Amino acid sequence: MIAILGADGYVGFPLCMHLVNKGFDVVGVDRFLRRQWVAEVGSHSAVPIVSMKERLKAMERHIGKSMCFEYGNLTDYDFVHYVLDKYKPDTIVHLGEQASAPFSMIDVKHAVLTQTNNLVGTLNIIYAIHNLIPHCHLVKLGSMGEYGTPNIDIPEGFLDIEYNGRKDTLPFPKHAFTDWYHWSKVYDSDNMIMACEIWGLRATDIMQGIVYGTRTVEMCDESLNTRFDFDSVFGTALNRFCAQSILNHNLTPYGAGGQRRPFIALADSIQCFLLAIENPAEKGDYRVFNQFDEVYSTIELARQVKAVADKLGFHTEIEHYPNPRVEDEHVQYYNPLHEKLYQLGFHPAHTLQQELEVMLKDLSKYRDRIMAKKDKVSPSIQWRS
Ligand code: USQ
Repeated sequence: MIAILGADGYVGFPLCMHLVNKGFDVVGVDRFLRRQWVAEVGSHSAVPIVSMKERLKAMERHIGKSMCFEYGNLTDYDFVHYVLDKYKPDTIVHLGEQASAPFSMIDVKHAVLTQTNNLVGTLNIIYAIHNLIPHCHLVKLGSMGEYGTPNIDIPEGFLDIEYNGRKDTLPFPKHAFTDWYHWSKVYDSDNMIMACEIWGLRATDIMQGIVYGTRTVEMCDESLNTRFDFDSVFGTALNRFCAQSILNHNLTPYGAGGQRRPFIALADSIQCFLLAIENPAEKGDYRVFNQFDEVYSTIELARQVKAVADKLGFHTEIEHYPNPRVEDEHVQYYNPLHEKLYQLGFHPAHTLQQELEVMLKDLSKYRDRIMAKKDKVSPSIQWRS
């Protein structure tokens, strides 16, 4: 049995479908906070998504099997204990966190919400595994943003160093991106390291890059689609550039556009999760996978989107927008390493170039929904305020 925490999310729902399709028994857990938070900032998913009840029925119809589902709050230990005791999963994939950097920067309330939600949820899961199912493998979604953009290569989690004539292998020093959200992932990672040491937790910390795409093979019906956020709070730069193209709106790389980020297609991300699940960490092992395929700067991203948009007949220009964030806009060196997933058999099947055309065509069907939230495209949250 596999438990997917955050089963209603952009990656969570397609991952559930894929695992069910592969024959696994799955229990999904969610409290629909992402839907609420996007509504709170006045937006909605460009791709319409149906309720979980309808999603489960559609899975049954199209895949021939569905999953169990539990609604509840991961920051409530009694709930986490109840779910793990009831299903006793061999693997837990924890995707159930607040994942937006801008949302975490709105004000103190949202900073505290982000860090409380993320840290307390993960701690509850670690404790419930220890108390109930110590053999269980925890696959936890971290972020490549935990590392920031240091001026040296970024290994997968650990660094061999020599200092004052002595050598050691230590967790890579994290200098995360400048927002409360990315730092919450750093603190989660530290807590997992400790639980592996003292309790023999087996854990895989997934440093994932930015995930893109509108499709996986299981999405054969509109009810099985996953969400696509494009507003300035929950939309990633790439999603926003795509939505902006549909509106013939200028593309908005913030500042100089030299911010560099790693990327992975949705279907490839799911392939990686499957590899992590099928090849669990050893007891007491805290291992890290850098889960991404390609690296682009935001200006390169904007140029790629514009090229595909032009080809499809949309009219966009690139406009360097005043940066609402406080961040390095001129990253000179960015070289994260990523070998472990490839060693396990990861074969990326999608490139950004190919997927962009699919994404723009898919999104053009929902132009009216994007148009309805046009006022949510310009950034509203300033890091300095
Ligand atoms: N940016 C623009 N223009 C926009 C929006 C953003 O230039 O219209 C810039 C930002 O200033 C930033 C870069 O694009 O420098 C990336 O921002 P983003 O919103 O696309 O992504 P980010 O904040 O890095 O966070 C996203 C997900 C997060 C995940 C992370 C993976 O929201 O959940 O953890 O990507 S990574 O970036 O590898 O840390």
